Amino acid sequence: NTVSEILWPPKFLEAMRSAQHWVVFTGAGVSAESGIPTFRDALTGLWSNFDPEDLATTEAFLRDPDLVWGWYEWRRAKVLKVAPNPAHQAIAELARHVPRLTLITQNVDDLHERAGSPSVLHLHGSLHHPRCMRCAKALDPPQPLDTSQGEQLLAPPVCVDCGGLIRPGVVWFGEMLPEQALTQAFEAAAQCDLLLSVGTSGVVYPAAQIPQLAARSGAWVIHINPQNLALGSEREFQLTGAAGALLPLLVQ
Ligand code: BJW
Repeated sequence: NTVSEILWPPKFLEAMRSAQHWVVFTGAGVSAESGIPTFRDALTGLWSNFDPEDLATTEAFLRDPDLVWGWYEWRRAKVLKVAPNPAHQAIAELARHVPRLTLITQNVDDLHERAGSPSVLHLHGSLHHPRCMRCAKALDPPQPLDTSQGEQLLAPPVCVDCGGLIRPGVVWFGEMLPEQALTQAFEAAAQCDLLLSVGTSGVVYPAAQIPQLAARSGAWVIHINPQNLALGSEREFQLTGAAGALLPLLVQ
């Protein structure tokens, strides 16, 4: 339609019309318009306000389990209070319009699922799936914190089976990514015709290899981001703007 033709350059529209297998690869920017902070945006990013060495490593958790557990519970409570935004909704809708779509996210929230995306590859785990540090038994997340009470320190629960500490189900620095999700993500990137990379700074590996692999394998790669990114190849393009404004135009 006319709006799409104006905003989406013809070469993108042609690539999109003929693509059989789409990959949508998302980062924190896709949830920013829901009110979830990104990691590296100046001022508002989590890593602009907290030191990842204190919070996002196994060593940090072992040093101060209450601090780390409490920080992740604070973030989980925030996620539970917000709703998917038009970008999450457009991605779920897109899957109903194209022949095949693989959704890969680095995000630890559940906003893609709540927007109706049926199958999401979570490369960096989930705030909603804590597990035992010792025996890996999964635990239903506890009742969410009441963040209106201000800062609350709380200790991680203890595993009913083995007495180990329960840890957040996210992937910290220095940890391996979930093998099956990573394998499926690499396979999809190598096979797809078009990859939309939405709201990621592309600095964290191995996830950052996914758009690079798609471009090297002959797919078109379209980055959607309000900040200008350094693009690696001739098959990569950027549409500059917010995901919640641009993605809905795809499914109008
Ligand atoms: C919008 C928007 C809007 C805003 N619309 N867009 C040196 C060189 C290379 C690699 C390494 C190295 N030293 C260490 C490593 C390895 C390390 C790594 O890559 N580090 C780099 C930072 C240098 N990687 C790992 O450790 C990984 N594991 C691993 O490699 O295992 C093998 C190994 C084992 C032992 C030793 C060495 C290797 C694990 C990485 C786990 C990452 N975990 C985190 C935290 C998860 C838990 C939590 O949530 O707390 O994952 S870090 C954080 O970054 C989080 C994210 O998923 C990830 C990516 O961030 P993302 O999504 O891109 O967010 P931002 O904030 O960076 O960007 C947001 C973007 O949105 C911006 O561009 C905005 O402009 C944009 N935006 N509003 C659209 N409205």
